[in-house]
Amino acid sequence: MTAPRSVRAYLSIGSNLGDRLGHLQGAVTGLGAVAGITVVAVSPVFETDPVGPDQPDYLNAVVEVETILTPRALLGAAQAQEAAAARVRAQRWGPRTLDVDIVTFGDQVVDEPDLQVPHPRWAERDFVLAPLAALGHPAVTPRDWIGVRPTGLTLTL
Ligand code: A4P
Ligand code: MG
Repeated sequence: MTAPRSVRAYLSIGSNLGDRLGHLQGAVTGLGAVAGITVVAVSPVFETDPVGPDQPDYLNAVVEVETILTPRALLGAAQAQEAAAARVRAQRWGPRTLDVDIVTFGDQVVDEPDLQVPHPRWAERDFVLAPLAALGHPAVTPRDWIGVRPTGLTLTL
């Protein structure tokens, strides 16, 4: 048997309820504790205007991982972090303790009812693009971001 090939993936994390920074740190720590996921880097934390219904500002960041999991297993790991933050799904695009989305997974494309990779809206969302650019994501060209402010806050691997 050959060893499973590892893939570089980027996950967007966001929080706008409760201990926002604590929820983001919990996601980074929790993802890193999953067998088959190695957290390689984490972007600085940005404060961002909410996209969608009127709600509090978010803290957003991006986590870069190396993983031998499938995209679906990585989604399971992402959703486990949301559950650990006691996320309640009340409203689409509504406020949440923690959102963890797969942005890109190597160059793989997944188009299934409950999993689309790359994330269908990532390229139009400055709250995803700014942290990706800070990490040097190859598909993102830095520019002036709208509604995205550096905080000086950092997350630890
Ligand atoms: N799903 C499909 N593809 C993916 C993927 N690549 N990664 C499915 C993660 N999940 C994926 O997600 C609904 C379903 O999407 C999941 O069950 C999964 O099977 P959800 O997290 O319950 O709902 P959502 O996040 O409200 O929906 P959506 O469409 O993913 O929202 P977005 O586009 O992520 O927007 N404003 C700021 N400033 N910062 C934010 O972080 N986030 C959102 C959510 C809205 N406004 C925001 C922010
Ligand atoms: Mg989501």
